[in-house]
Amino acid sequence: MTYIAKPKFHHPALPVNALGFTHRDYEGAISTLCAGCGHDSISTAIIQACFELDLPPHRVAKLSGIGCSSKTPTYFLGNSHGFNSVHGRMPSVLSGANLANRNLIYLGVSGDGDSASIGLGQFVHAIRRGVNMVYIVENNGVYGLTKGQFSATADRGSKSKRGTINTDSSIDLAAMALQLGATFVARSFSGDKAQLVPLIKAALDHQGAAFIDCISPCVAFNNHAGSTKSFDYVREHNEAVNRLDVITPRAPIQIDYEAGAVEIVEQHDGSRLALRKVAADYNAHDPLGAMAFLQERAAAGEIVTGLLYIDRHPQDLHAHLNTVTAPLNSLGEKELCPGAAALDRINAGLR
Ligand SMILES: Cc1ncc(C[n+]2csc(CCOP(=O)(O)OP(=O)(O)O)c2C)c(N)n1
Ligand code: SF4
Ligand SMILES: [Mg+2]
Repeated sequence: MTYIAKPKFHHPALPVNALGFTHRDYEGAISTLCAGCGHDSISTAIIQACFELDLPPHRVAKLSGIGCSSKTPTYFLGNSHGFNSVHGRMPSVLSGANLANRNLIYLGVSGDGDSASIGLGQFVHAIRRGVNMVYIVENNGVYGLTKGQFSATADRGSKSKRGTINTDSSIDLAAMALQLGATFVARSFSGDKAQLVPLIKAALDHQGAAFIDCISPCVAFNNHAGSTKSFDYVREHNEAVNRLDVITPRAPIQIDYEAGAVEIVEQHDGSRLALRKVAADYNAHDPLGAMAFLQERAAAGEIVTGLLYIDRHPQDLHAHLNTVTAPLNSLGEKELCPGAAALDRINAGLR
């Protein structure tokens, strides 16, 4: 048995959101991951973010590859669309679905093996094309599902459970996403729900390629002394540049933060992000500065978290390609076959 359904009953007094849904309506099957796995905390954060944003579950499409991380969509949003693809192939399946129907909210969940090794090319092209999605990598530095081999995000010098030292350079997926033109880039930690939930909410509101690299310790294979992806290590080396609050167009706008410490970022859909600066001189609108900052702080042994970059005016693949707004399966013969005269005009334009 690969999953266990949760019983449907719940306490009648459970709080409901604006759609009348309870938290339970955003849950999935009972998790079969190891007790204490960071990935389960990310699932909980996704459930909370969708509940708080009042997202209709049927408007969300969750897609993944293969790995413990890629199993997690079974454990959240049980009433949403879902597709568990092949190892490393989530980005192309998500891109295709998004091109066919832009009316859904696309949530891609992947692992560091899934996205930084076999799926690296897929990750790169989905980000550089600006597919409108939330792309979360649940980053534990190992291939958890296949028993803990180092992945490409494992830091040079970190130690495996059996004592081997990793001699390869690591791939920083957040830095890559910045270089590739993602319009929203963040890093967080599965053990920091206060930071992660608003980041997921902001990414879901963002109308462009939103990438979140979420450090998510593997308690079975990468949570020992010498690992740089363990709960203890990340807690000790976590340097947050900012904290977020998300104010949706539906919520009354009440902001009473200290002047100078908070920046309000307006998004296309009318939602506002209140960005509370922790590092006073950090600028979340400068991709080059963010890349330099990430590398500088990584060299000093710090793990930088928070909203690293946001483009206030994002564009997505549909805007680049000038596609029709209607889902492709709703187009009739008239729209799909505009006739010989239209074809002649196209051909004449190519001569
Ligand atoms: C084409 C293919 N190659 C290799 C595998 C074996 N495999 C399954 S999961 C996995 C790595 C998973 O690592 P990651 O994406 O980091 O997920 P985690 O389990 O750590 O969450 C590998 C190599 C596979 N399933 N398919
Ligand atoms: S093996 Fe690691 S990644 Fe997989 S469920 Fe267990 S703790 Fe999580
Ligand atoms: Mg992994």
